[in-house]
Amino acid sequence: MQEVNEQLHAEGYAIVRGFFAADDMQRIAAEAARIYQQGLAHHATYRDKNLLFEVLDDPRAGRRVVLQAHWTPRISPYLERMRRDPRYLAVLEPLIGRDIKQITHQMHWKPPGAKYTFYRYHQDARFRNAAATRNLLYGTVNTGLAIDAQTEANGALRIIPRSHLRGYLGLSEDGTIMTGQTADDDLRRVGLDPDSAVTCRMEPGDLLLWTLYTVHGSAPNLSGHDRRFMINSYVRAADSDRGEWTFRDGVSTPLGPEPEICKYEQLRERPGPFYIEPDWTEEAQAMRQR
Ligand SMILES: O=C(O)CCC(=O)C(=O)O
Ligand SMILES: [Fe+2]
Repeated sequence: MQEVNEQLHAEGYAIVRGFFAADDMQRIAAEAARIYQQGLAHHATYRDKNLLFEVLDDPRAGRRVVLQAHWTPRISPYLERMRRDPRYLAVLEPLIGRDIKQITHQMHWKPPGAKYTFYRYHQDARFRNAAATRNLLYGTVNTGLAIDAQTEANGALRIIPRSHLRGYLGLSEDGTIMTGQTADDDLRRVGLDPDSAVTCRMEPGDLLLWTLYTVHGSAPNLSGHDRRFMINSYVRAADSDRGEWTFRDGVSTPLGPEPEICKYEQLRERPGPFYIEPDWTEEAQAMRQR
């Protein structure tokens, strides 16, 4: 863990190989498949408190796809236990201590043949409530669990090493994170070298760590297989006014009956359930301009 710790601070990312075992991963993959089917039942993006299914009629695939699901522990007792598995504490404790809250729980899919399966380069600090978060650089650790093997072809995460030391760079703020594709130019504009990007190849069960300032993105899935990735973002409890308890003095802590405000700030005023018609796609934007 010492090595992981040092690499995260020096390079802005680190990979823990074999974080979860093959049998854990089979079970997580089965939950992901069940949750995907549940998402497909919705005609558009669906929110119920922190639980969210991002659903889209993908113009290229010509079918309904699920791109993300947030806070699935609310509908999966198994994932609820896994989000606070002691193996997470072992990785996190040297970095952010024994009192830890969770800000995001996101399952991502890149359905084969779909158009919107890439993420422009960005820093996750962009998606944090800055007033409610302290110690942005080292108070938070983002983790990404490979459910499927992550390869160049299926759009593994790409990281710019040492970019976390550059402060906030304002990447991809001119549009949404899944439209436009000028990855190399985006980087050059802020003085980063596109050739320095590292593709984080991973096997199922490997865990990637990165900071809120680490520049990262991912290419579209051009393979015939899905690329499923589970992102959990953890914060030192003292550094955040948001989040769900995960470990209290090192003790794994289940979700309470009522969700806490994490990233969905309107949780109390507009808990849902409701639908959100996707207005961010190029197709939706073209319709609006007609
Ligand atoms: O799933 C991916 O490739 C990247 C997702 C990401 O960076 C994000 O949601 O902030
Ligand atoms: Fe991100």
